[in-house]
Amino acid sequence: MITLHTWTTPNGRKPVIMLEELGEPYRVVPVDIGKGEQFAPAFLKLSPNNKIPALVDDDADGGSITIFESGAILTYLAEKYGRLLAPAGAARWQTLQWLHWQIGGLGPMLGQLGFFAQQDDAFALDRFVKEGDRLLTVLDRQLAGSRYVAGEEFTIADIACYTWVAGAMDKLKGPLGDRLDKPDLQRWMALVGERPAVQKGMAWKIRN
Ligand SMILES: N[C@@H](CCC(=O)N[C@@H](CS)C(=O)NCC(=O)O)C(=O)O
Repeated sequence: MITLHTWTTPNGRKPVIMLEELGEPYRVVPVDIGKGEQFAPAFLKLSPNNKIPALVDDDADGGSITIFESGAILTYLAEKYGRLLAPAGAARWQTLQWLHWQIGGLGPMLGQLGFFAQQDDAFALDRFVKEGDRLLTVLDRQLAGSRYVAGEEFTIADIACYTWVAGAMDKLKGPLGDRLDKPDLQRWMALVGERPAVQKGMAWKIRN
């Protein structure tokens, strides 16, 4: 059985969407990062960087495996089930480069923008608005030439980018304003947002 240790954030929703796309069974252990549960010793054994998500697969080849970092989790699931990542060649690297671009750029910069949007620091806010806009422009330009982020097929790169752009459209309208109104970005958001697995993952809530 696959167990996800996660929460209702952009990074936390990625593996939920992936498992819904795959149609594979999984269970969720909520880690309430608002209450500091990511620092509990039991969670740190799974995710030493004290961040969600983490995945435990009891049925991995060679025994149980634990993985942290959402990009590694998406790649692991894509390889295990042979879906949403080409097995070799240019299409595979196209997907992986955009996945890593999201993990190293889009996610952290929009995360910092969200943080500084709540502080009294005009210099930092300006820096992250400009960087957020730059990254969204990069994505928009990429999407002007292809249906999905990494080409004509829906891949794990779309899952990774979608949760962050959806988060920005929901929570960062104030600082970003009409910088979110990029035509190909909007077209792609609508396209990806039609997928049942994406809708399920984005609506997913922790049940008490
Ligand atoms: N690069 C990591 C980032 C994970 C991350 O930033 N998770 C956030 C929630 S979206 C978190 O756990 N924050 C808790 C904390 O920083 O203490 C990934 O993609 O998995």
